[in-house]
Amino acid sequence: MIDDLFAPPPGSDDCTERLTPGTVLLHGMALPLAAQLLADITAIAAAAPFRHMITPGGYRMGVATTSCGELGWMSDQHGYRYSRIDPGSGQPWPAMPASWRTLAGDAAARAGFAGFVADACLINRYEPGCKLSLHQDKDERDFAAPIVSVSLGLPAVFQLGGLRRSARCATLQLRHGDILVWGGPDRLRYHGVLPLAGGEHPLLGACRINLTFRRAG
Ligand code: MD3
Ligand code: FE
Repeated sequence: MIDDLFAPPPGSDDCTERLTPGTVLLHGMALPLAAQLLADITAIAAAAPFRHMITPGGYRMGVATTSCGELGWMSDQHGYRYSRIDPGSGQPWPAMPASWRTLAGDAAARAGFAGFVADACLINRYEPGCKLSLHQDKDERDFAAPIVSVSLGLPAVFQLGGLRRSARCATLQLRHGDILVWGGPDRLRYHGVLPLAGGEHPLLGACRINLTFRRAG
């Protein structure tokens, strides 16, 4: 009974919204865990501080990033890549909390992607005005695995594009506690985040944090 709580058949309950065949929005699924996730983020950021990466084109990103898990996301003069070592500390990235890996696996299973085991979690922090330009996530080794994203704090407006940059985008609001899973035919869709509107979130203040769980290696 307990085991079934997080694994109903996909689409079987009203917090599960299937947006496209490969994209599922799980409204509020992370809400019960939000306070613990925030405490974990604070501990991770103490060991691997948020930093503004430099794009391969030489621009400083507005979004601040850190990672946990076996692999983390970094950029240098060679471009973006996953690395086992945080170049900021010279040490491995902080471990991914077991509860995070479980949450991501449960969300993926609800969306119809059984057996997802994340080896990397990127943590993006947005302040009002920060945006993420339209891009594809294509530096992971195996596109068969989905990506699971958890939104915390201020709401954001997402752009869901197509498989070409020129395809027109749908927009979607992501709120505190929402989990979005995308994979299969949607794994390589272009996507982005519009500039974050101002506001104050009761737990996070003037900030949005997004976790993206990936199978990178
Ligand atoms: C993919 N992060 O880190 S995840 C990233 O909120 C990234 O920080 C964003 O994109 C963030 O690479 C967005 C959510 C998302 C939403 C819809 C998608 C990713 C999607 C639709 C198709 C493919
Ligand atoms: Fe992305």
